[in-house]
Amino acid sequence: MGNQLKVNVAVVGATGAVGQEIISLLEKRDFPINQLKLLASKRSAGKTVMFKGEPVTIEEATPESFAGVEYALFSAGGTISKELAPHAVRHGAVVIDNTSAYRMDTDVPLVVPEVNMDAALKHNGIIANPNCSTIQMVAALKPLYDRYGIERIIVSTYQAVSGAGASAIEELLTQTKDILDGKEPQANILPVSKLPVHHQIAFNAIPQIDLFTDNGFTYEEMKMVNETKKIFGDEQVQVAATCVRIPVVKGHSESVYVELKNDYELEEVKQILANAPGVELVDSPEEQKYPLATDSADKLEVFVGRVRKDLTHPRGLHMWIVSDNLLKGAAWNTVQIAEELIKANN
Ligand code: NAP
Ligand code: 3JN
Repeated sequence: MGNQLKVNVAVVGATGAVGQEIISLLEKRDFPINQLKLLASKRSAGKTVMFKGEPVTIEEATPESFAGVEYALFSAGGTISKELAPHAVRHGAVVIDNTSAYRMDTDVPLVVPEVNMDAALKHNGIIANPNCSTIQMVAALKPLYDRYGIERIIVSTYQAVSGAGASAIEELLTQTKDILDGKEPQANILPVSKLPVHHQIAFNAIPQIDLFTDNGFTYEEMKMVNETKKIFGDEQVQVAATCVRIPVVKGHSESVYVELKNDYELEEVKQILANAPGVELVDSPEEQKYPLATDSADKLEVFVGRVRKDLTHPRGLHMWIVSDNLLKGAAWNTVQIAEELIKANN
């Protein structure tokens, strides 16, 4: 993004797993920045982060941090977004929020640029970034939704620990080392919960992400249900999700089963996916090629493979969808929205 009007940008949660990826993308993509403000908690104030070869000092995020800021990119948790995003808007900034704080608000667009960038252009100051598991699923399914219609989606996720923040990455690495060293592993972080109960993630799979709701599904699972309906603008699309944490550092994988509304030809489905924006089809079973979390790490695309017809339902379709959860699932989707807004305003 060169040769454009330069803007003042604030990153809230600049020291976190998502915030660090946002900063790195702003640098790599030559985002047109005039002034960059890096905000975090009081604990981090005074530390420095290198940006384009220069040290930038982290400041404590406060209501007055946003004076002169035009784009405020939030990833410091929902409580901070609720507290500070209205102040950023008051100061005239456009907020792009990575948390669930505003996602379901009717006057806040919930945006994946490949799917519904038009909604972002009608914002009232705040634009919400969906949950990572939703983003990669809807990015891949939208072109199929447009061509055939979708009746029902059943998804099981295999989510990387980086989705639960820097401390969860540390926990997986420490537990793995301790087990290999013959020591008793300590579990203090996962699953993220209000109960003082945690499980070993190394060499394991934990079928709980976020807290449980009253219906037996977790909040992460219900985010996939409700956010998909909002992004597609379709209350009728049926979604059921099971979200599972696995011992992978980067890259969420998803087994997705969809029932389309209209008949389809498998080859046409693959062609549509191969041509879809932001999507890469990796589907050569004869060569054992399919999307892998390790291959998706540090990439911006959503990878789709194992595309196959269901054997029991005439309009049923299976696929495997993988993406870097901290990039397309969070930081890249945020920066991409900001880039598109800047393009639209030029
Ligand atoms: P993380 O690694 O734990 O980082 C948390 C960040 O929030 C740090 O920069 C931290 O600053 C900052 N923070 C904490 N308390 C603060 C306060 N009182 N004032 C200002 N900043 C404060 O977490 P993460 O993985 O980056 O995730 C952060 C948030 O992003 C999550 O809570 C979630 O809402 C959202 N997220 C969204 C997705 C998605 O699916 N789109 C994925 C992951 C995360 P200090 O270092 O100073 O404590
Ligand atoms: O666990 C994951 O893989 C994704 C986690 C996302 C997350 C973590 C803490 C709080 C969210 C989110 O984006 O939905 C939130 C939240 O803001 O509710």
